[in-house]
Amino acid sequence: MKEVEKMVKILVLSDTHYENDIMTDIVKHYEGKVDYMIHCGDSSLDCDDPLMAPFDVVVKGNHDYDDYPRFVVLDHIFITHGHFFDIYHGYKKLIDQCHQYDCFICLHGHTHVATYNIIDNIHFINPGSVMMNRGEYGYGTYVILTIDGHDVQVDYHHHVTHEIVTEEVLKDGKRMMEEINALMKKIDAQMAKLNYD
Ligand SMILES: [Mn+2]
Repeated sequence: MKEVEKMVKILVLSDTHYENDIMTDIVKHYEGKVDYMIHCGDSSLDCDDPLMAPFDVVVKGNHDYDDYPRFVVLDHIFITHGHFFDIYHGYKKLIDQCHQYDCFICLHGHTHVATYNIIDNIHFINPGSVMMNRGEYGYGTYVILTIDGHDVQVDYHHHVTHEIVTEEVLKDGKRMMEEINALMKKIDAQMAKLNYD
């Protein structure tokens, strides 16, 4: 079992999409209280924008036009937006990446759905969108991730009130991704048929 040597606390957020006031409020809330701040992409801001300065890691989203990296590996943690590895089609490509780079945690965004799944001993964490999540509850989320050895604690927080909402958003997120995955399968089957005909 891989582990991170000392206990680390990490702010993980994604898909802020110009909701800069909310993003800045979250950053201020955790200033000096976390070891790392990670943005999983789709800020739509440039690399040298002062609002991005507090983040230790930022990766490139499909709405980012500046020169962010496609992925970053930080101490057994694989960080990427998700679209480069077909996240809407499941975790297969990300599992391969995590094995290749010896990672047991994968942080990503892109779907605007809060999800936490453990597959092949790899923790896949999508913090949701700081702007707004898909689903029935009508707010955005971010994650506070605590890693101690191989113990992983994932807490989801409301994007404005900062209260913990883990149970509600993960239950809804699971349902949303099941719906989306079923839809993607149907589309793939139709596309295959079109290509064949
Ligand atoms: Mn995206």
